Amino acid sequence: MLSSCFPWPLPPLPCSMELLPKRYTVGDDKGWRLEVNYTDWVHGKEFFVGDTLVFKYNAQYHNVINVTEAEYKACSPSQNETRLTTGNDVIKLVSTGNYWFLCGFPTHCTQGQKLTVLVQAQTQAPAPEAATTPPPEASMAKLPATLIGGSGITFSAVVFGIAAIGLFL
Ligand SMILES: [Cu+2]
Repeated sequence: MLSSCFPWPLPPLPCSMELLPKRYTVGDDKGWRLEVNYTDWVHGKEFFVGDTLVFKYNAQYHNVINVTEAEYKACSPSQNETRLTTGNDVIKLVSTGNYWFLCGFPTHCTQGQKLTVLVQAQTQAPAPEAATTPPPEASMAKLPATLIGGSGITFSAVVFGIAAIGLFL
């Protein structure tokens, strides 16, 4: 998180953009179905509180159940777990920690239609950035130098004009 902020020429913009909630379509173009490795899909992604998961699937053949870790591992959801069945389910990640999802259709979970994500707190990001914020802001403050230069040119032109007038007097 922090390391991705430093290489940017203008740190304040990319860093603050990273804090914006992201919307992930599970499985990307493939969506939520069989024959997609969701462990691979999660790999390299970072999830934060406020981000959203979208499960897109054919509701005739799949669903989404938010389960416990034990249920996830056993591919055995209990009846009282929330089942999402619209085919376009949007889940907002509202708390830190692990989320576990699986498809409740017979054998789909054991065939790999299961997903777990680790959700991190947003506050982890701004804390270290706060220490690095003042220098970028200082450099940002210098950016309107073109404006200063512009008025400076105008000023010197006026001075030159006055001096020129003085020569003719
Ligand atoms: Cu399924």
